[in-house]
Amino acid sequence: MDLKGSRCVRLNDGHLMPVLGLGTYAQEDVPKSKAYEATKVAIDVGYRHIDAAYFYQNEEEVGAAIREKIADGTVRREDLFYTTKVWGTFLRPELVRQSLERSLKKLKLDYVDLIIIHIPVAMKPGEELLPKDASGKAMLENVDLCETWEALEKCKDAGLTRSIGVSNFSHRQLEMILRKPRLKYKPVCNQVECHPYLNQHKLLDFCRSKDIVLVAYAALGSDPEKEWVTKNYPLLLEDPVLRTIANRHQCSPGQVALRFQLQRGLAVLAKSFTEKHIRENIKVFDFQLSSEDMEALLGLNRNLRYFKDLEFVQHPNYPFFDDY
Ligand code: NAP
Ligand code: WDT
Repeated sequence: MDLKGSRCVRLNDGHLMPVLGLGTYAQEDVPKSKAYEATKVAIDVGYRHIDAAYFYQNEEEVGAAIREKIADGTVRREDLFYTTKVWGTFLRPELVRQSLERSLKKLKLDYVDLIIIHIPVAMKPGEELLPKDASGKAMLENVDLCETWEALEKCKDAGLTRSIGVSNFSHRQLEMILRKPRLKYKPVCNQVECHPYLNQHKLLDFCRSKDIVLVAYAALGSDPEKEWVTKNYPLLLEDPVLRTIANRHQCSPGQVALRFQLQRGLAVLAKSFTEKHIRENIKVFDFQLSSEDMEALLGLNRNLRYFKDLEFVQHPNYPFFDDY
């Protein structure tokens, strides 16, 4: 992979991941063409890491944008880092490869850089992404995540993906994979919600000790319009401490929130479909937060989780009951 020029972290399998990624998920009522336009703008202004998923139903659009930017000579495939995810309805080991092949077909690419288990909560397989029974109750099922992991290892060996990882895993669930007999590849990352109000310091310490990169989502505090996002929570980007630090550095609260994660050694995602924000969010490599700024930001931690799902709490693998 040639990702020279974009700032990267070395993953535990030897591949490079650009530390800033474009998030591409928006709620259902946002046209998918927005993901297409945003991905093109992002590549034009220098983003080299794109985060999408089968579940987001945007892989045709994101793939088209990527292929267009390759065709017009802006980037080469090997300059880009593309992440997809295996949704909960594909966690049975015999469905994992099929999920990745479906993503590749939509993308019209022949490999992805990374595929991660989207969430450890398995659901009844089928075309329905959130299967419900007649009474409207979510149809969850139990799978052995170690078997799911073995299926992902085979996808890597088959060359369909460069790297494999997880998302929304607790340290206990990660430990279970790491202790699996005959483990062939460790997860390269755990993508989790992470921002000053939920700074994940315990999970970060754990991941660091295992050479697993923590990838932060909702790093800007997400968007209360999204259906999984808890309403009436304080808005991160309106936090007075973030505002004060931003003023001192003549930057925006969003840039402070992103820079905070980079200085802690995380990779960080920022979703934006607004050109002004897309441009602003990549300008996080030319200023530095002081140790006092970092301390003040770490002081904002308050165990505030924006992403919750009431249905998933019924599942034995629901990850957010664990302390970390
Ligand atoms: P986010 O990146 O924290 O925040 C996005 C929101 O902030 C949008 O409303 C965006 O609006 C706004 N915004 C972006 N830049 C801004 C700026 N400079 N100033 C002011 N507002 C700004 O939220 P997220 O989308 O929830 O998370 C990021 C990505 O992580 C997702 O898109 C997805 O790829 C991934 N993710 C993964 C999981 C998982 O389970 N693995 C869960 C959640 C998210 P505009 O679009 O108008 O800029
Ligand atoms: C907590 C609750 C974690 C939204 C729900 C994960 C929801 C995954 C996004 C996502 C979930 C989910 N997103 O990008 O906005 O798996 O339902 O990636 S979720």
